[in-house]
Amino acid sequence: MLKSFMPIRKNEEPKSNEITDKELYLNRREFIISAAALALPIKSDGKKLNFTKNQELSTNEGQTSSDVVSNYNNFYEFSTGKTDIVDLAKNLHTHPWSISVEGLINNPKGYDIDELLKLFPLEERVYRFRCVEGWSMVIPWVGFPLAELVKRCQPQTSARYVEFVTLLDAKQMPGQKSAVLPWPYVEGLRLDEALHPLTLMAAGIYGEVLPNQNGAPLRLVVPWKYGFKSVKSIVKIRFVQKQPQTTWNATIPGEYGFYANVNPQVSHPRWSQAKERRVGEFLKRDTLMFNGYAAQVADLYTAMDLTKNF
Ligand SMILES: Nc1nc2c(c(=O)[nH]1)N[C@H]1C(S)=C(S)[C@@H](COP(=O)(O)O)O[C@H]1N2
Ligand SMILES: [Mo]
Repeated sequence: MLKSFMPIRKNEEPKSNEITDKELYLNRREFIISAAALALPIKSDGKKLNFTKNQELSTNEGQTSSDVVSNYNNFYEFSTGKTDIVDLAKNLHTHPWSISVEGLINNPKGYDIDELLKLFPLEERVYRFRCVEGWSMVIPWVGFPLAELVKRCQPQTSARYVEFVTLLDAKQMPGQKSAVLPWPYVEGLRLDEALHPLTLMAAGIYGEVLPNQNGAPLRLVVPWKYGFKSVKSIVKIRFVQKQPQTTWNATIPGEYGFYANVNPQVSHPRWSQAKERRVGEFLKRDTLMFNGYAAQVADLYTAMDLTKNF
């Protein structure tokens, strides 16, 4: 039942090329065949977003195909599987949706998602994305910098961390009926990480509204950290003084640190993090320090021993 994150099974690092070749190829082929039979357009029916492209903060590496990004997911609220989440998440109601921004700030407020997205101009940023399980993708996100929201909140001097909480609703999220993780899913950043220009609140991918399985209507994206920091379907953002108890760190502290910076020199206790498989590629590539964003983010951690603060 429990997949690669959990301690009771041996490393099940996914063979991404296999996933692409077998499951996705078959799914895609079936889909094309049935869509053709019904004369449906193959293209998703996602809603287009208005945005500008931020070239400066984008990688020009080849983008992972949108079919892979929206059909191979991690979202334990629905399933510990990867390819069943797309179906299980179909009925998640993402409108109306409100996000409570609270804690040690002068400007606490409950935001309706549509209201919130009108406050900040949306940008497309193509980021590398590295899962702790050993696979990586290149994804064009559409969103706004978290820093813009943080500034609007006016954090008090006592605010040192930001906590993010996913929706808790076992009726909509069947995975929450299982105790596989403590619910709701919680993640956190230090305030300076939250203010970093690379840190994005994403509302879309590939120019369209985020599919439910990718964390609609709003999820975090922190490209220099392992994927589990990028918490999905957020309902609460809370400014706090103490380091938040984050889900994976609290559940298995020896394997998943609070910082979760991508670091090829710090092995996961059950597997090396030195290499990764870019989904769709055959040969593994070397994992880069901070997922290739060292020039931008290494300064945040100069005072830290990254083997202890993993
Ligand atoms: N709420 C919530 N957020 C989550 C997860 C989850 O299980 N629940 N999984 C994380 C992990 S491990 C990864 S790799 C990414 C996957 O994002 P994607 O499915 O959009 O690629 O979401 C992260 N955010
Ligand atoms: Mo992950």
